[in-house]
Amino acid sequence: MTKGHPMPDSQKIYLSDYTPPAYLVESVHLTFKLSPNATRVISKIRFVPNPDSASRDFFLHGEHLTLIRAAIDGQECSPAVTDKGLTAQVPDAPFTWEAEVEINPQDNTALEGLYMSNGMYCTQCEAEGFRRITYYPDRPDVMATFTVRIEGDLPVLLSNGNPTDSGDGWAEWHDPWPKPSYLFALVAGDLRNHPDSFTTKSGRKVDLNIWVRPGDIDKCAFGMEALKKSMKWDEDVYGREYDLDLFNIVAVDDFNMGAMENKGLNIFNSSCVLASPETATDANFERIEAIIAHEYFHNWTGNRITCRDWFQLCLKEGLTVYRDSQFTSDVRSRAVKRISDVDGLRAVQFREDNGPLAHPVRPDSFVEINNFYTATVYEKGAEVVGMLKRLVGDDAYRRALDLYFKRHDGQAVTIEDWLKVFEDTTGRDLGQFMRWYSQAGTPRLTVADDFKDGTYTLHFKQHTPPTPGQDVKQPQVIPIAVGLLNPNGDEVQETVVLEMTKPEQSFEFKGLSSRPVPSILREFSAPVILEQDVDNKTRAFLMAHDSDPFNRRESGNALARDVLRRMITDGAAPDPLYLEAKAKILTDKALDPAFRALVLSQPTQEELAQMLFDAGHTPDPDAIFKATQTLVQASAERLHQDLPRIYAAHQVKGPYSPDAGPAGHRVLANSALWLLSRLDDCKQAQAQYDAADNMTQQISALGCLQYFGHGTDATQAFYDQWRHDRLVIDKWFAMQVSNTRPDQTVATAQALTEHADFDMKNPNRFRAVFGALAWHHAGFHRADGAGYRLLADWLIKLDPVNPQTTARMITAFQSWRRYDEERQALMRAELERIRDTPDLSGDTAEMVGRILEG
Ligand code: 0A1
Ligand code: ZN
Repeated sequence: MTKGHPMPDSQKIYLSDYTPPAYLVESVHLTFKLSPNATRVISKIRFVPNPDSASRDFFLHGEHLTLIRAAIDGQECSPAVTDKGLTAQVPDAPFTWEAEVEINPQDNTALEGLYMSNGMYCTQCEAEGFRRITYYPDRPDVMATFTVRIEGDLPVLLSNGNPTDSGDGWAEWHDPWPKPSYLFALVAGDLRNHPDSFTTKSGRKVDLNIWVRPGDIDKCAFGMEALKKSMKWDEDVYGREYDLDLFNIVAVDDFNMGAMENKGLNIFNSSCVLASPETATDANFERIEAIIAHEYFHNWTGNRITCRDWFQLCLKEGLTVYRDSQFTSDVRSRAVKRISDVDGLRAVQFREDNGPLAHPVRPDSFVEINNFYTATVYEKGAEVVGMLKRLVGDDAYRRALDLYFKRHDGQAVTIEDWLKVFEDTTGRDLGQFMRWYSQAGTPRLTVADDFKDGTYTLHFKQHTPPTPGQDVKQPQVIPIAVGLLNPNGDEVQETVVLEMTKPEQSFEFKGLSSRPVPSILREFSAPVILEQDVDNKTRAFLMAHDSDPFNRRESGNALARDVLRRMITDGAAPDPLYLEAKAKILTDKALDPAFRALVLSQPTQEELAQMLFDAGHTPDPDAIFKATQTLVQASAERLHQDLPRIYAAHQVKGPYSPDAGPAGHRVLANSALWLLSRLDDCKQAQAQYDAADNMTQQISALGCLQYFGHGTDATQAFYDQWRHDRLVIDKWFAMQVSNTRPDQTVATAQALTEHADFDMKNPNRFRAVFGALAWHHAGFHRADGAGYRLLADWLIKLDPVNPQTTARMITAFQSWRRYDEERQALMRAELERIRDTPDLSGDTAEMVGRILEG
C-alpha cells in the first residue's frame, strides 16, 4: 500500500518513516512480584544516547499499565503519561531509569503481555506485548541483556537465559545474549518437567526441559525427540550450535498462535507440543515436529539476528519457515512435504494475494502489526528464500548464510542486508529479485510452445494483477524448473532452471528427435499460477510418467480441476480418463503410500472457488459442493474392487509409531476407508472405530461415521472417553462441524456454542468451532447468510475479549467479492455490522476496513 491508499487511518505507520531509536539500552533488570490481579513490575534500565540518532526525545511505550513511581538516576520524576506510553526529561548522557508499575494478569484475556492460563502465569510479547509489562522502548532494534527476579508462591519460576540463583518463593535469571523486548518471557506455575539433554558438536552439554501441567507429563516424549533432532539438524545443515546451557519449552492452553521463540524459553500452544499416540493424530505429530523445529531454528534466524523493524518480519519468518520445511523434507518425505506445503500455500496465501488483504512479503505500511502474521509473510516469504536458493545454487546459498551469520550476529537487520550477503557471495545483482519482497499479488505465468527442426521452444509471459495500492507491477525474476519427456514417457531433458526476467521470454531446447511433452514448474519452483493450455490426455500422461513427483501429482490435480470445472459450469459427467488415471496411481505398489493418498485426494472446494473466479466465473458454493460429491462418488464406484484390498494391505501392525513410514500406510488406508464408506454403509468404519487404539485410526473412522450419518453413538462415546482432555475435545468440537452436510453446518456450530465445554476465551476452542465453520465452504456460504451471521455474532462477542484472534478470524470474509450479488450483500452487511460495533478493537477495525475497501 502507498500513502495514497484510501484508508483514513492516521495511526498507519510507514517503512519509509523509519528512524533509529534515540536511546539504546545497555541492560535491563526486572523484578516481578506476582499476584493475579496486582502484579508489580519494578524495572531498572540503563539507557545510553544513540550516536546514530539526531533525536534526544525520550519516549517509552506502555499500555494498560498503572505507573506507581519513576526515577532517573535515583531522582524521583513525574513523566507525562498517555495510554500509549510516557515521555520524560532525561540527561544527554547515559542514565539509569527506574519504574514500578502494576498490571493485572488475571483480567488479561487478550493473551498479550503477562496473563494467566489455568492458574499459571505466562507471557506473549511478540510483537508489541512487552509494553503491557512495563515502560520500555518496545521495538526490535533495541537489544539489551536482561536480568530477571521473579517472586511468587508457585513452584516453578522461569525466564530467559540461565538460572543464576533461587530460594523459597523467588528465582533469578540472566540472559547474556542481547535481545529485543519481544523475546522476553516469564512463566510461573505448578508445572512438571520432562527433562533430557543434548551435547552440542563442540561438546557443550545443554539441559532440555518440556514443562507442562501435571496431567500432561506423558505427552512430552515426542516433542523432546523432535527438539533434539532439530538441534542436530541445525548443526549439520547450517553449522548452527545452541548457545545457552539450558533450553526450556512450556506448554500453555491459552495461546493466540502456535508457539513463540522467546530466547531459551519457548512457549507453545499446548496443541503444538503435547502428543501421545492415544490423543494425537499422525498429522498432529508431524505438525508438532515442524513447529518445535521452527521455534528452535529461530534461535539463530530471529534471535541472534533479528529484525530492525516489524516491516522486516519476513526476514526471520520466511527464512525460518523455509528452514523448518527443509528439516521436514529431510526427516520425512521431500515430495510429500512439498506437495502439502503447496496445497497450503494455494489455499491460504494465494487466496490472500488475490483479494483485499493482499500485501507484499515485506509490507510498507500497517496499522496493527499483529495483523501481518500472515501466509504472505510466512509462507510466501519462505517460497522467496527457496527461489533465491534455486537461483544461486546450494553451495552459494550455504556460503551466503555463513556470511549472514558472521556479518550480522547480534544485529537487527533488514531485507536489504539479507540480499546483500547473497550479492556479495555470488556477485549477482538482486535488484530485480527484490520485487518478490516489494510487490504483492501472485504472478500469472502463461506458456505456449512450438517444435521445429528438432528445436522445441517454450514461450512464457508473466503478468501480475493489481492489488490494493499497487496498480502497476514490474516483471519479476521467475525460476522455472523444466524437464522434457518423449512420447514414451522417458525423460529426454532432465530438470533445468530457466530464469525468466522479462515480461515475455522464450527458451529453446535443441536436438530433439520428436516433439517432447514438457513438465513445467517442477517442484513448484516459483509461487505463481501457471496457465497452460494442455489437454487432459497429456495431463494423464504426465500423471503416469513424470519423474518429478510434485508435477506428477500436480498433473492429476490439474486434471481433476478441469474435470470438476466442466462438471460445475457445463453439467458434464465425471471424466473416465481421470478415474482411470487415479486408479493406476492408487494401485501402483512402487509408489510411496503417502504420495498415493495425495493423488487420491480431490481439489478442495476453496481451491475450486478460486479457480472459477480466476477464470471469470462466479463460484456457486452449492454447485461446487455437488460436483465434488459426484466426483468422489464416481471415484469410489470406479475403485470399488481395489478399495477393500488397499484398505487391508495398508493396516499397520504392532505398536504405534508416528514415523513417516507407518503414517503413510495409515493415510492411504484411511483415504480408502473414506471412499469405501460410501459403498458399505460405514461397516468398515464402524469396525475401525471399535478397534482403534490410536487417535489417527479413531478419528478417521469417526469422521466417516459422522459424515455419512452414522455417527451419533460414536460421537457421544468419543466425548465420554475424552471429556477430561482439552486437546481431544477441541477435535471433537471441530469434527462435528466439519463433517456436516452444508444445510446442517450452521445449526451444528450454533448448538456447540451452547455446550458446557464451549469457552470463547480459549482460542483453541473458539477456533475449533468457528475455524471449522469458516473452512466448510458450502456450509459457511449457505445462500441465506446464516453462516455469515453466526460468525459475525461471535466475532462481535469475541472482540472485546481477544482482539487478536477476532482480527485473524475475520479473514473468513476476505473473499466476499468473489461470490454472487446476494451473497456479497449478505457478507457486506455482516462486515458493516462488525465495523459499526461500538468500541471495536484497533486490530479488528483495521481488518474489517481493509476487507471492505479492497
Ligand atoms: N514468532 C512466532 C509467532 C507468533 C507471533 C505472534 C504471536 O503473538 C502475537 C505469537 C507467536 C512464530 O513464528 O512461531
Ligand atoms: Zn516463526
